[in-house]
Amino acid sequence: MNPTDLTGLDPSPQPSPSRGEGGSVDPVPASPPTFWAGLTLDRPRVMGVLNVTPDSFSDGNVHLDPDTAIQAGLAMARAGADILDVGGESTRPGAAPTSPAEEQARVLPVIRALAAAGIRISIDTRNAATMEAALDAGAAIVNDVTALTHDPAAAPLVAARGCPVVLMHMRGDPATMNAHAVYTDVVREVANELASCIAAAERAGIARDAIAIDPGIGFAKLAPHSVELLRRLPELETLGRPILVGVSRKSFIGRIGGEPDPKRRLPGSLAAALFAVRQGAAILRVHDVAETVQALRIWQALSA
Ligand code: HH2
Repeated sequence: MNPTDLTGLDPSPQPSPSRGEGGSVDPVPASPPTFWAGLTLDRPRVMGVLNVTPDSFSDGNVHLDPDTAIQAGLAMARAGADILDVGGESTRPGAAPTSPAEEQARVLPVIRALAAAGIRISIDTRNAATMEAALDAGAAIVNDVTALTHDPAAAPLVAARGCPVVLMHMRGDPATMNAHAVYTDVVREVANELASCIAAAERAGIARDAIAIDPGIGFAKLAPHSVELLRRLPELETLGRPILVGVSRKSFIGRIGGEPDPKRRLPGSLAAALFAVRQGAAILRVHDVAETVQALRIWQALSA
């Protein structure tokens, strides 16, 4: 476990301009999309997190060995994951960048094996070269915490490959993002900035239907921002795209739940995940797949 998990928030953040231009939030609520990335969205979907890294905030070093990662991925798929999100670079606050070559050396053998087993894989990266190599290795989805803004080659690549993509909200980069956690109305600002990201993606030739959005819990967000975003998540439905949410083990759960160890945040993660589903999340990005699937099954049985 890395001690500098997502609790490392800057106590005196400075204002930052939002990125992107040209987006706007549709004032008329759109009906929620029913299909994305080959998945019907008639029930909540689960994206299992598989970090092939030495330094991820909650599972660093757990899956660094490729065989261990593959076995863990197969187990998550058996437990009911609809997607496995494979990443080779930690994006926790203050994380040092990983070179694309190192990132690819970590993820490609794992993606090849899991894709060959018929599992739907997303590649969690901000580097176009890694996206391309991962898609060639069998990944089906690109998940970029920078919403395709980090690497100028990323949006044209995703457009050319025609693959589904997750556009996540962040300001700055993992090294600087906590200094950018300054908002007047976090939900309106995140919605507007995501609208700009969608508009930029469409200008690059990415089909609107290929896009899912993510408020980026813990990324340039203090705990009260994460809480506000989840409370007002339905406001993001006006963007008309499926909403993916990653609350699993994140720092706001540690703050509110009084648990400094990310690996011991499962109860809070499940509570937040179920709340996010009630608020309109279509896909949950989680570390604990079996536990989340069980919680969702009970939730659905009781809600039916
Ligand atoms: N969170 C993390 C990484 N990628 N992608 C999306 N779309 N949404 C998220 O909330 C999200 C994400 C951070 O979690 P983790 O991968 O467990 O940690 P690390 O970045 O330290 O590897």
